[in-house]
Amino acid sequence: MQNKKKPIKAELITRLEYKSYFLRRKLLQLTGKIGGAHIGGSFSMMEMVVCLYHSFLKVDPINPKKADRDIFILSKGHAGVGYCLILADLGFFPEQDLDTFNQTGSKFGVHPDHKAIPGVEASTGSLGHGLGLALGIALAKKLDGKSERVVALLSDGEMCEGSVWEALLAAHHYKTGNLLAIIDYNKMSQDGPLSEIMELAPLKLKLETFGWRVHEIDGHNIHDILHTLRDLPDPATSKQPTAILMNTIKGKGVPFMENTVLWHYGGMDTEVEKKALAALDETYNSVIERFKKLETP
Ligand SMILES: Cc1ncc(C[n+]2csc(CCOP(=O)(O)OP(=O)(O)O)c2C)c(N)n1
Repeated sequence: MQNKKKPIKAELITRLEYKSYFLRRKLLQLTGKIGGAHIGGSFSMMEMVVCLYHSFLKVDPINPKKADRDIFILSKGHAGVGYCLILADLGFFPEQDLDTFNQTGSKFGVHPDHKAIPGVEASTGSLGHGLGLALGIALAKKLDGKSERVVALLSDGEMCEGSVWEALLAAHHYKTGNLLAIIDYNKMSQDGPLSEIMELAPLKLKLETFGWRVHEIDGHNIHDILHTLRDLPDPATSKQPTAILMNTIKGKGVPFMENTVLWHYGGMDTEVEKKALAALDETYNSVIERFKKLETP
């Protein structure tokens, strides 16, 4: 639920930090089971998607098609495994369904399928299309006099697609104030650093020059994410699209997976899984301690 201008409690921050840790853990365990997954880009967006679903978007896991809901589109569809774990945790579908992830006959392919998975609003995976799709939905909502928000989460490698810049242009032209683009700026694509493949910097300036309001934040800082989301302009009245440029780390949380293309997509044997889980626990040790204190009567 949207929580405009209300103070954000330290307890909520701790709970969402813990949730982000806990879901990373689940993803490592699931990767061990299914043979391989897009870990790097799932970990870089984790805090943001957790905050969106737990504290911002008007969505209902019991009634995913509810009228007047906010719309979220995971444009970086290859991170569908992390996204689906978040949806399962919220109750959109049973978590054990994910044991078939990317297996023949499963409704969970590498890329999310909106016809098969409750809560998924668009089938994505071919990069460069989610923002244009979100823009179309946002324009339709405006024409219909609706007040919901439409959110697209893009990866930075995806920003090399020309179609993204067409959508950025058009969103400004059509004054689509109900559109929010979030860019997972981990500076790393599938094959290497963007500084070598296609430099995006100065990205904030480029987005502003295209007419967007831009907030640049630390995408792993729950406090900053929640405050930025809380203070966004009202989608019903705003005439300017907004972007959140979040600086993130690919593979965040497991030091040997961070900032390396090796873990863009990867599989693990039991030994590596154990090592990764231990490293993750160490990274989030203080979060785990704070969470335990909250849970102690
Ligand atoms: C149109 C298109 N071209 C190529 C690919 C193959 N592909 C999958 S992920 C990826 C890039 C991954 O880097 P980035 O977009 O920055 O994602 P993140 O680091 O957030 O995982 C590419 C090129 C694709 N999915 N779609």
